[in-house]
Amino acid sequence: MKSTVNKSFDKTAFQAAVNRYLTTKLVTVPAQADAHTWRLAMEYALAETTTMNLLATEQDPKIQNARSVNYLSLEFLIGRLTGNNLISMGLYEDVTVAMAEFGQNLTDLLEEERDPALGNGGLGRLAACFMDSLAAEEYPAVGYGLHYEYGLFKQSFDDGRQQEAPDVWRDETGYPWEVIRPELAQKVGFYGHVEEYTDNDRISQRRWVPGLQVEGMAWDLPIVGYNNNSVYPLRLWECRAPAPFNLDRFDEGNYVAAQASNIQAGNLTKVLYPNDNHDKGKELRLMQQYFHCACSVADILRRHKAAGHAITDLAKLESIQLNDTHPTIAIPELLRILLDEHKLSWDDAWAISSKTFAYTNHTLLPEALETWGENLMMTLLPRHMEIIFDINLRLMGAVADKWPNDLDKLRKLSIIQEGSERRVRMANLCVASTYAVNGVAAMHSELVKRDLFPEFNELFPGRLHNVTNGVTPRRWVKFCNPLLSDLISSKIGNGWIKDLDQLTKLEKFADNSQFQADFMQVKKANKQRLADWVAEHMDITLNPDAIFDVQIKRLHEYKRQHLNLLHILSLYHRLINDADFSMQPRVFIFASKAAPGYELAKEIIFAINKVAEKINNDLRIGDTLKVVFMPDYRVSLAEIIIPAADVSEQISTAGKEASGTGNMKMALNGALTIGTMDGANVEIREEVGDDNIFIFGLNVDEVQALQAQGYNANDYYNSDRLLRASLDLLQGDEFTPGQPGLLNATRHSLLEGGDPYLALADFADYVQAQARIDKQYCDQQGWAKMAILNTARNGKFSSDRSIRDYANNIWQLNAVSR
Ligand code: 7GP
Repeated sequence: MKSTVNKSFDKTAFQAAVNRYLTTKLVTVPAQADAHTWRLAMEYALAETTTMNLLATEQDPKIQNARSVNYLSLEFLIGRLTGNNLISMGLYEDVTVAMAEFGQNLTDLLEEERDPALGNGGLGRLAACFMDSLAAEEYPAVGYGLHYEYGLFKQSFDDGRQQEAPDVWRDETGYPWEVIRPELAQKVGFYGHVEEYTDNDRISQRRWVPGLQVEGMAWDLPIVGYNNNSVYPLRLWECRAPAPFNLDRFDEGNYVAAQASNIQAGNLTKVLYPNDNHDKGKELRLMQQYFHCACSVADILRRHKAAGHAITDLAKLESIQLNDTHPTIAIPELLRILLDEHKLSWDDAWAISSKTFAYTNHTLLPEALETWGENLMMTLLPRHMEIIFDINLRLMGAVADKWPNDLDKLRKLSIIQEGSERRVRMANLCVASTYAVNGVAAMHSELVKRDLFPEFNELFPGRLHNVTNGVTPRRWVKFCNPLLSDLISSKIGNGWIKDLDQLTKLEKFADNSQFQADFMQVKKANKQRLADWVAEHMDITLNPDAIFDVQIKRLHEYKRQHLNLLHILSLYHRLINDADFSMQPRVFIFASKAAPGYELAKEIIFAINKVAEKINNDLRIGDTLKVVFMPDYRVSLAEIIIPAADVSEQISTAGKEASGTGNMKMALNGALTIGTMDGANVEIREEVGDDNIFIFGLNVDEVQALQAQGYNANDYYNSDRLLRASLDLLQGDEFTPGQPGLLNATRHSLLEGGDPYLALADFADYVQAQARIDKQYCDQQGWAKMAILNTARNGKFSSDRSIRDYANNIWQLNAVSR
């Protein structure tokens, strides 16, 4: 099958297809179709091409015989697909014209699409950027995830408090871009027991007899390579319960109970767990993880076999990348299949699996490092637990060889954590059973070596790597910022979309006053676009000449949205009480979801909303200060906010943010970063130079030293008058008239709660850095130059580069062009 993508566009055929879908799929006629229906018909018509190319890529012998990577992730925060696919297919302009002839405006149609929010935050969005880059760079790849019925909850505010509602991302008629693949369905077992038996060669074997079986249905989303003919699948598994279904109970004749578990397993892929950087250890989540791994591993083996390859060649042809520890059970699952089904010896099975898997760590936060109760694992996955014990036995042997008689080492490195309840440490299992482990930014990877896994680093020299994160320039510049893209291309051509390092060619225009004016004009237009959104949806008027200061990311104490709030309170305090104080007008923009069970995070949202309400309506300060908390943060909202940012808030406690990727997106779109020496901020500073970024606060060694010596937040409160005044504003009823103390939770967490993320320690330096920003903005030309240099010098942070790093240093993967 020869692909037809982006060679020539047959407008008549395309329009005929749109008409055909309008009638045969959506059962309407052009005169009666609304924008929503036109959009669906257009997408179905476009998906004909992507499905054809998905199949052609899959069938291509060059691909089947090439080494490929399998990216396993519980989250793919892909965002809307249509606009991006049009860009990758090279059809944006053609389809604009074709739809205009139907009287439909493409931009409006694109706004009709709901975001598939199949992820929480950074980790899920990274997986989506990586899929885009794999296809753009033409590395043979399959993404494996879950087909959640409900994505991340929809957020709204009720009197400033977060409300959560289910997010239905698919239409009743389906999601046009995805195709169901019934021939790829898999069976997945749970529970049951392990039995020993003697095989035909009289060798004693073990096998798992599950007590419950469900079916995994495959859905493929097309990942369209930019400007090439490759379309790789993002394969999402949906859990279905074949009835009758709980085998154990059905055998006992307990028909009703069998139906009851039918409901439970039918629910397996209903919802995405809404936790970011936090492990809740829930049984259903472990079931999701195993379901994901079992389907994906079985599918990898199916492909491998179908292409005619021997099982012993698996590691030669397939690499399996684990996106954090969430898909770790894929390791014992592959071993189980090699041992119990292919009857390989342990050494042979291990030789394959330990050369197939690699693991990416995304966090150092202890509460995010997954562990599962041994009893739960034993009940749900008895054979896998045996295999984990076998891995651990050998690991403990290696530790004892390296450090004889060192109980502490054994205890620390063991996959099994001792204590009142024994637990399985998934990160230890990963490090022991993979050929490569990587952190996601240079500093993070150093801390992984130094603080998280120092002994493993000694035991397995060379296993620990760094691959700095990146973001796809297609979505995060070209698509979300068309004005800037056109301006860039007018100066340096459009090679940068596929080779972001070419942005350095902009450097020579940084001092050019015409280019500066054009660049700032683009920024202003983007700020106006954001202001229009805010006016329409929130009824707040914003001045596009103000500094747009943006903090958008999940809500977490370590990310310190409350430090940002304290700074806002300090400005408010000074505007009201200090006649000599003046500042550039500034709009503080927040967008963020809190995990529904994270009480303090929700209190911080409430506090920001209440403070915003008062400040935005305080006639004493007029337009000088505005605070906007945009509801329901999601990819499509980020696409409006990021191009409009002047200032990018990256203010986590040093050592806590593994990388950050919003920092990269905003810098590339010409925002200046105010940030700590944390995660990828460190590398952004290296790229743009100290003069083009605002760094403040304690570095990671200072943070650790302060905590070791005994940190006392009250010392800062008592000695810094501005800090005290700002914090005390949260105490009374200033922002909650007639209801004093309503905002106390945030203040309490910082004072009585001990301020675990050292917000107060960094406050004074943060305020000073903010003052430097205020001053710099007065010099518009100087600001423009800095902004241009941020766009010009951040090409390193393309996910194309990240993916090439993985391909060259970890996967040993070659591109295959079609
Ligand atoms: C995030 C990290 O917090 C962020 O710093 C990083 O940029 C991103 O991953 C991509 O590497 N981690 C998560 O989103 C997360 O849930 C828990 O981590 C495992």
